[in-house]
This record gives sequence, structure tokens and C-alpha cells, in this order.
Amino acid sequence: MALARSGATVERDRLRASFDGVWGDLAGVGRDPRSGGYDRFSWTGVDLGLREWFVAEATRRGLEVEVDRNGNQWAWWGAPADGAVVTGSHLDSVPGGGAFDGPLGVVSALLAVDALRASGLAPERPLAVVNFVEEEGARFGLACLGSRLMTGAVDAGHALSLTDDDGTSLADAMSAAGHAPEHVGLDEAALARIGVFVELHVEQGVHLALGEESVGVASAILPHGRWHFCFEGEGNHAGTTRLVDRHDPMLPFAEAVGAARRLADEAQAVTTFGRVRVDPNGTNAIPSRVDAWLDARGADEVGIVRLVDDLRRVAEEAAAGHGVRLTVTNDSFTPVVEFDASLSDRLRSSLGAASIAAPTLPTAAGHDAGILAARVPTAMLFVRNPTGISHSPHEHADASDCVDGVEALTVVLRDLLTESLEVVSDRGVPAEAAR
Ligand code: HGY
Ligand code: MN
Ligand code: MN
Repeated sequence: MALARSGATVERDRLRASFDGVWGDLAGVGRDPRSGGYDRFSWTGVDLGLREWFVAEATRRGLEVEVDRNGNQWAWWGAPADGAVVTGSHLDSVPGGGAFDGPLGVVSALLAVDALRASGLAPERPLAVVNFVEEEGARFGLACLGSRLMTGAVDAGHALSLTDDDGTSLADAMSAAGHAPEHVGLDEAALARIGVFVELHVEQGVHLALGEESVGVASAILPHGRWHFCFEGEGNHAGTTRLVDRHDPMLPFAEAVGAARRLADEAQAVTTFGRVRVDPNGTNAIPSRVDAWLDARGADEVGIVRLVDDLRRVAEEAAAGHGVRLTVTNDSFTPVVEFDASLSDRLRSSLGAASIAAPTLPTAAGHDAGILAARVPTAMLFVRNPTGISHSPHEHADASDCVDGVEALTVVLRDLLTESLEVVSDRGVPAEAAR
């Protein structure tokens, strides 16, 4: 005779099947079948497919979908109102990215809504699932574009004039995708609607993998920034131009790459030149110009700024030695983010009450939650990544850990939807949010 299965096991199996189903629907969107990596860039056809998927999933659940002035999508359970509980993440990717960075937070949010509803929960306030536009900055260069615009952390005119590699501006890309760019910018009404924001994300490191638990709570995001190094030299023939006559921008760039690594070692920081554009990019042509983007991160803001200043000096000296002009521009800088301590404590205690042990960990990866943290109480949950690999087709999380993540998010949201939000903030919860 078959043993009776417990209600909890049946529930978990159901959740696992829902996860597999929703995850499977997304799996092919924007995937390069050769590398297995994802190219999901904002306002492209692939992105519009993802946005349609979001609307379809929300509609299937009877959630009302709104698009804010900056193009971020919101799916509402309950009438939209100030002081809501908000969860979600982003659906875009880096070039050749993994499946989990971003989508895991959106999918988990939708499944948590299902679980809360199935349990018969009567929320005291509305909940919204959000999909933020271009978190990775892969198309227009500015990470957390949707949340930065919403919070006024970037000037709207500047953002709209950013261009992609084909020279298309954000304004034109938005218009072509059917979103009016005129109203882009600081959106106090959208911010007032966020009583708290909780983002679930795959871990981009091995903190959890080295321990026993599948889910963790974020403590902080380390400072990080991006700088554009533009080396302008003189294009010429690769065969006929004597070495002494060359102004080859590739040479000072190469020195800058080596120096960035050396200076990072010294400063206990990390630096990466991960994106390079070479003009005209011909094997038999000396480049006329090299554009390269530096990503620099570390525990100490002043240390990062000093490191980049030192690097700029090395690169300038190298450029001068080759008769090359160098300009360095800071594209973005995000200071350290300490997540709202009382909200994170509250997450840990609701998880503890549900017998879910969740260690606390910092991260060197940026998130929309880090941008929102300047304005609203914000927290993050991380799901174990067995190898720590991210921003790569090899990024992975086991389905059973993903289900743990949905369960943890459900526990946290249940508490935030039914108990007072009053205690959560040292940054001020909108009055409407407090009961
Ligand atoms: O670049 C980052 O840290 C990211 O994962 N958005
Ligand atoms: Mn990422
Ligand atoms: Mn992400």
C-alpha cells in the first residue's frame, strides 16, 4: 500500500511543477542556441516578448498591469495604492548572460502570489510584482536604468540621449517600442506606492554554496562604478606604416588593462575591462579609436576613486607616449548600500519563525533594490548558486533551491502583507503604509 504523502510534500511538488512550467516558458526567449547564453536587451523585440510574457502571466492571475512613466511594468494584486508591498526584479540580461539573474526574482514573485492566494490570505495592503527596465545597462550602458530614472538618480534628458552600439538613442528605442519618452524621469507617485521592496535574486558568488542553507538575506551592496576610456589615435595601414610613425590607441589601452589589474590587487578591489569597441576593427588596419569600459568595485568608496585616478594617470602617460588622446568619463557610481536593518531583521525573524535558516551576506553585484534603498525600505533574498558563476551561460541554481526561494519569499511577503509596516523603516515609510 502506498504511504500517504503529507500536505506539505504535495504542496511542494505542486510548487515545483509550477516553477518548472513557468521557467520552461521563459527558457527559449532570447537564448543563443550555440552558447546557451541570453541576449535580452531593453526595448528590443526580445524584450518586448518578455514584457508580453509578463503581461500574460499577470493577466492569467487576474493581476492588473500598469506601465510607469519610465517603462517599468507593475502587476497589482489589489487596487494600486500608496504603501504597497513590492517584489520583483528584472528580465533583461548582460550579453551572453545566464537564465537566473533577474528572471528568478520575477518568476518567484509571481509564484509567491499564487501561494499566498492559495492559502486564502486576505492582504491588508496591495502587492505589486515589478519588472524593472534595463537593470544590466547592456544596451544603453547605464545599469539600473529603470530604477535610476524612477528615483531621479539620473537626469532624464541625459538618459534619453544615451545611445546603443548602433547609435539609436534611448528616446528613439522607447518610441519605437511604443513607450512615450516625454514623461521619463523622477516619479514620486510610483515611489510613494512602494511601502517596502523585497527583491529575490540568484546569488552571484559562493557564500551560500559554502554553507548549508539555500536562501540568504542581503546585508549590503559594495560600492561600484563604470568609467568610459576613449583612446583616439590615427587609423592607418597595418603593413605600410612604420612603427615610429604610428599613433595606435590599442597600445595605451593594453597598458591600461594591465595597470587596472595591478592597481586592483594593490587596493584589494576588482577591476574589469569587459567591453571594448575598436574602430574600424580590421585586421589590417591600425585602429583610429578604442573605446573601453572599466567596471571597478571594492569595499571602500574612497579606495575605488583613488584607484581610478591612478589608472587614469597611467593611461594618460601611456597615451601621451603614443601620441594618442585619452578622455575618461564616469558613467555611473553607486556608493555602498546598507539595506534597511530593521526590514532585514524582520525578514530573518519571519523566516526563522517558519524554520527557514537564512544567513546574512553582502554582495558586490548591483541591483535595483540598491537604487531604491535611497528612497524606500528595501531588502533582498539570495538563492544559492552552486558554482557562484553569473553573467555567463553557466549561471545556475538548482530547481529545488529555487522552490526554497519561492517559499522563503512567500513567508516574508505574508508577514509584510498582514502585519504593520510601521517598524520596518529608518528611512520613513509613507504614512498610508503604517497601520
Ligand atoms: O553588474 C551588476 O552588478 C549586476 O549584476 N547588475
Ligand atoms: Mn546581473
Ligand atoms: Mn540582476
